[in-house]
Amino acid sequence: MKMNNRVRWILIVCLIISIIAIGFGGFFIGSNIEANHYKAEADFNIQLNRSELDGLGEIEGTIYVTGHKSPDTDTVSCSIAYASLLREMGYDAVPVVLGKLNHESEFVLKEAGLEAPMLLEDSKGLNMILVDHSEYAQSANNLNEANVIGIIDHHGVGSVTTGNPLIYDGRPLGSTATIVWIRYMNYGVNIDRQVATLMLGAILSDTKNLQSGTTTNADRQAAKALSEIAGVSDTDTFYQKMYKALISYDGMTDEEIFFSDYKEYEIGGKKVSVGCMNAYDEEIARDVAKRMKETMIKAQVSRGMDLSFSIIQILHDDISVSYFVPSNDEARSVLEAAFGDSVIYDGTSYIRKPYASRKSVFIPAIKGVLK
Ligand SMILES: [Mn+2]
Repeated sequence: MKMNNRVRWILIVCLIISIIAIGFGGFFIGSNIEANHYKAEADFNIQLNRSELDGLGEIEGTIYVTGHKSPDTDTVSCSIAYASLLREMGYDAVPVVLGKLNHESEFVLKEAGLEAPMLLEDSKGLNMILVDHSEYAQSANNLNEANVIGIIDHHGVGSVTTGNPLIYDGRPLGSTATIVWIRYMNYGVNIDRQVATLMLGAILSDTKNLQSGTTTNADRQAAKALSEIAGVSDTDTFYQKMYKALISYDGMTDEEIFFSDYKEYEIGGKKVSVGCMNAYDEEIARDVAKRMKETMIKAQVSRGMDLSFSIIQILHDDISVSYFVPSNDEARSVLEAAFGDSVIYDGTSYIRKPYASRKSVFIPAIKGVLK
């Protein structure tokens, strides 16, 4: 019997539909098994990572989380972020700082809408967690009489020791904030917008906008994830604002600025001082140069120097300039002999492009003249 053509086609179409349906069914069942497996694995990891806190046992009193002295943005952000993680886990944890914040950290805190941590004068008898350092010399006063229960750091192993078991997490990453981010992931705790803003600022600060040689893939991944939570779509602009804040000397006296990065040398029997400052653009550099000249002339007398120089640097994005400011006629002639036609005099400063580092360019050049 001859099969009707139309019936044959209907059978073929039905067959194809059946094959597709079976295929899809299998796929959905398969992906479901995979998703469940992944969730179980994630939950298991979270449990494993949380158990290290159980291992600390009953902690009496508050846990203080501190970064190093002369706090920078990584230190300040990590003390807040890690204390916040511990609070999420049910601990009584408070971030502290060991000194005055720099202008960059103040800017990042303001962007995050958070207050600066309180100043800790003495750590004797307190539960302490150290972030971004592990040296007694850099840490809280009387730390050897404190109960150190954790160290989260990206430097070498420092001098701090403890007889108790502790959480120690040292990794060679670009910033401690990246380690704190990994710990948030491992604990399965969400990061809020404010803390994410701080941690993003810390990573960008320590890695110089992910450009420094210390930057790792983990830092890039952390910065990407945190910028999304923080709602910072343009991290370059965010970093520029941080940098601008860092190099602004608002509220500092000229003398504080002059001595903030100041070194003395003895070259060819002459006492020479060279101070470095930063500026964002040439207008600011010219203003700083004039102010530094007056301060430098006074400082030259009080410090018993023969010659003094101020170097004002502009170094970011595509700008690379140095302003060399001499204190007197002798310093002027040294600069002219050392740098010749590579500099242009504007009445206060000898301007050199590209920028010249004090250590590797400026000092060798004036040594060549004075010796
Ligand atoms: Mn750091």
